[in-house]
Amino acid sequence: MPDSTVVTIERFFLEQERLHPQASGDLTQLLYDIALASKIISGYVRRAGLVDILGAASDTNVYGERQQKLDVIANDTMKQMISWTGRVCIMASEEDEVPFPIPAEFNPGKYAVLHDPLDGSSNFDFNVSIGTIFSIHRRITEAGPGRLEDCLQKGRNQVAAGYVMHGSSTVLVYTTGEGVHAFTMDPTIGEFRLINPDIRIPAVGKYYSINESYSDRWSDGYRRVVSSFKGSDGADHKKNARYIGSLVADFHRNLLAGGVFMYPADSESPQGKLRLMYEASPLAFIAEQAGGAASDGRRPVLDIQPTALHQRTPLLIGSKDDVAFVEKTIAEVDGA
Ligand code: P6P
Repeated sequence: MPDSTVVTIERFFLEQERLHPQASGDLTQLLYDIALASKIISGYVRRAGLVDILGAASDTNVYGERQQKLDVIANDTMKQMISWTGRVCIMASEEDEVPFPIPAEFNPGKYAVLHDPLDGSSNFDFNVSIGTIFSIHRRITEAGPGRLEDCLQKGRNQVAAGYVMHGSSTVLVYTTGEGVHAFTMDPTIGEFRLINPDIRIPAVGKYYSINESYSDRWSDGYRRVVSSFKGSDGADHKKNARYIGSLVADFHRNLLAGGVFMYPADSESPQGKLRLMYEASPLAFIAEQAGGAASDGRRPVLDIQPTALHQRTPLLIGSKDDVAFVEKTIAEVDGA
């Protein structure tokens, strides 16, 4: 008898595709291409301490951040595994200044893929969890190599989004707008296996996540929020502080346990630090699909019309009621 308890990601993708008889299968295959790229990246991450790929590469990325060697390897792997498949028309990476339109000889397809190939990689030399984040849009330009406008779409238009977290295990979480599903890499079979179908984030969470070393830069509203989470207004909003400094790890914990992650604009970063296209938008799609919320403090992240590929945004994401409490507090204290 087939073992129905072993639901690999391939089986799950195919089951999901069967729900849409009209589907061409291109999105399913693209998601599998990303899962395959993630396995290769996971192999490098798991060996990093053993071969010379720890530490910084020679270049810096568009933000002037020194690229870690693993960033470069992950970026190249994503491009090598996805760009030639005929399923994408353009790829944009947090690590590349300009997007990569797929050349005509690769038969450009109908999707645009934006990704942060290895977010949090500066933590990796210390064995902290890091992750790949991806966002998929349907192209809006006609056939041929994709164009910038295929990338600069509102998050609400995404057809899929997800992340792969390289931590104590390798976990892939994604949504195509029909719930959020999590898989863990089973090294004995070399496959991602379904562990958490239809994840729902608790409306009120256990944790709040923010880098408190920047508190001198915060608005009065965020100071009030954090003070409430520390118990200043009684037990109503008291939470535990958890901040890893690796977005995928902080997000994943709050997705499962409930909580709110905040990376606000502050006096030194008027647009915050995190990137709209590669971090905030894909995670916001996941958060909303799991019953949570994501905003820039005033409006849903998914409704922001991007104007530049590498633009940053303040980010408030996680449990729906917690996000609403933060938005309400900063509106009251800082003004709407
Ligand atoms: P800070 C990692 O560098 C990253 O881009 C995210 O993964 C993380 O959430 C954030 O920056 C941490 O930034 O300023 O708190 O070190």
